[in-house]
Amino acid sequence: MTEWLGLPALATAHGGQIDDMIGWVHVFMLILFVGWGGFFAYCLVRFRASRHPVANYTGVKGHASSYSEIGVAVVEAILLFGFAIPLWAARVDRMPSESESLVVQVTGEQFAWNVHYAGPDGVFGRTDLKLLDLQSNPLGLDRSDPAAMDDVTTLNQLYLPVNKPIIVRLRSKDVIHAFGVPEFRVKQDAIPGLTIPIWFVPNVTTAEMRTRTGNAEFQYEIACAQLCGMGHYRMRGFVTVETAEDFQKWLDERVKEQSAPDPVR
Ligand SMILES: [Cu+2]
Repeated sequence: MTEWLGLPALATAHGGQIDDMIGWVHVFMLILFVGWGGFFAYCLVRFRASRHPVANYTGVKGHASSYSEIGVAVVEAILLFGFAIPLWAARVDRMPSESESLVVQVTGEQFAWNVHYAGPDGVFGRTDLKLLDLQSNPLGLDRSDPAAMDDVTTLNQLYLPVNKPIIVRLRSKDVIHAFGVPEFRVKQDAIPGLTIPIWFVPNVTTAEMRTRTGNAEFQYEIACAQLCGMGHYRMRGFVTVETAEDFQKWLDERVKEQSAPDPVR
């Protein structure tokens, strides 16, 4: 219904509602634009100086303008209370339970996205500032913590299973960044000192999207949506949406690879 907006392809369960809302706002703004524009043009002609050399101090006596103002306010209230607030409430309040979701920690930094999975035990390992090393351990993960042994971290690579609720816990190490994936209709600021959860259900795999768009190289991208410094333009991550089996395979391989004893220590 909202193809006419030319939005990016849609790949989450809730995205249709966002698109509908954007569509309705556009329709209403178009009506307002035409209405006010027409009224302005009408006034230019109707009250031109050649016909009205002297100002009329009484002004309009009819109520048409008040009624149209009330009409505009009513439609705006419907958009706000009928669409925007319920949609916002559903996105923020009705978080799925962690047991039925995949929880991923995504930490922004100048200028990259650090992705952290809890691994098979479902518990995120301890992190410690003292262990932080920008090259080898950008999250300061303490591998000696039993909960951290099976944790998986990646740089700029977010792998997700299709049709499963995903909870992303957004954090930032330095300045305000924003996690935006246009196809998911998701955008949220990452703010230093806060952990902000967002959730969505991706419902189109990367492979499906490649067939659908006819672009064999298609990739979902995390675009940083806040100007966060000189390297902001290159702060992009990639999201790969896979079938549950493929995702599990990928995760198992990473667990094996990363939980191997660190040769350095
Ligand atoms: Cu950024």
